[in-house]
Amino acid sequence: MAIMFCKLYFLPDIRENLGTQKSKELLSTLGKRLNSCIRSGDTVIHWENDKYALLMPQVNGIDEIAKINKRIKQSVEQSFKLGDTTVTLNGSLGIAVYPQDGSDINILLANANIALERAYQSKETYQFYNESMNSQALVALELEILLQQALDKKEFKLYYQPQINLNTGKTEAIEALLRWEHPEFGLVPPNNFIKSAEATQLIVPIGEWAIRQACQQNKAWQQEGLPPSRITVSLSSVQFQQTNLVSKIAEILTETVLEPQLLELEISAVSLLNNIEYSKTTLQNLKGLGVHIAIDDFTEGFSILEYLKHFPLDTLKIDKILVQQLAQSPKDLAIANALIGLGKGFDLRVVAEGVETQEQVDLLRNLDCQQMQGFWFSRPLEASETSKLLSLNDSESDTLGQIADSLMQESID
Ligand code: G
Ligand code: MN
Repeated sequence: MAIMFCKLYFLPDIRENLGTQKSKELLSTLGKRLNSCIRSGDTVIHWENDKYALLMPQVNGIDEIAKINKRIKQSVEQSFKLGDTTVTLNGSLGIAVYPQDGSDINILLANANIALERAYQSKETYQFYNESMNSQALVALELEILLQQALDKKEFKLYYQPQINLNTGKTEAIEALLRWEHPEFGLVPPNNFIKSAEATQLIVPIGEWAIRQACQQNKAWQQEGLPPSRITVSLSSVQFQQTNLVSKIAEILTETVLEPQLLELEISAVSLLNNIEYSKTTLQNLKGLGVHIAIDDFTEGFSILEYLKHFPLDTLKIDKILVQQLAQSPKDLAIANALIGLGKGFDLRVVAEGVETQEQVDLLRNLDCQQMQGFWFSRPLEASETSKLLSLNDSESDTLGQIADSLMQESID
């Protein structure tokens, strides 16, 4: 049993001007919307004024509450058309769950109400009565809400890391890397939030934002007069499974007017293995747009070798875990050797990622791997610093040397 109180407020506060007729209309639409968010067996009650109570006799875990919570938020926040007036609402939710937050319905109602007031005061989307619930699940729910807010508040940011061609000494491509710049936590690396974003499907809008931003930035560099360079962006397997992926990419390319061949999508080897036929068709359709495809996080551990020849690829990225074992493990060196040979045999651009030491550079060079990416060359940089790097592509000087001299000190962690 759980009780959720939902308090709604107008944005901006125009309640007084709405009039009785339109207020009634609003309440009736709102009631319908809230009813469509709940499951059979749940009840919505118009409690008082701008407050609704949601009674959920059966809840199997916090995930279910999170889902309903999310549905309500999305549903309420869609604008309401009342004749010639459009109204937007926002909502705060307070939640109390039996038995930990109250042994009878009155206590639960009171506690849900307290939680609601707290949520409302702090303009939070929701608040549980107390935090004695499974703390991990709570963190997950918090994270989901924070991620949604991060999208809304534009807290995501791209950093850029060069892929250096050791033959020419120049930047061959730039990988766009997602970071979350949280006002309190600082720069959050993707490891800390991608899993949650994938589980909640939020990775789809976040990933789309990243691709659009990367394309826009790449176009902007060209417009600054910098030599055209390819930008690479990772696709999560959840994004790769979206059936409208190809049309989304086409839309972004049209919108940003970026030449398709200047975009490379990195898809991890594992996500290509989910459904071989689907992967093949999707990759072919993406190639049809003119974009490049990289197979990311490539190691020997996948049965993907069997399918590799059927996928239309341009680039093979040697996984950083393998790169980081090269110096200690002759067997991993042998594997890297084989993978680099395989890439070359398929006429792919082979890029070793996560290169951190001179020793790794030398070992990879000996294996005839000519393109590398990693902290040894440059940490991920801000867009403005990346401009400097790209400008070196036009000059006589060797990017490699310049990176060592200047950019490494300026770059971020
Ligand atoms: O596998 P994928 O391309 O998604 O990995 C990209 C991640 O690796 C980014 O978060 C990036 O910051 C990180 N990264 C980039 N260079 C290095 C490196 O030299 N060492 C390590 N450990 N991580 C790196
Ligand atoms: Mn990548």
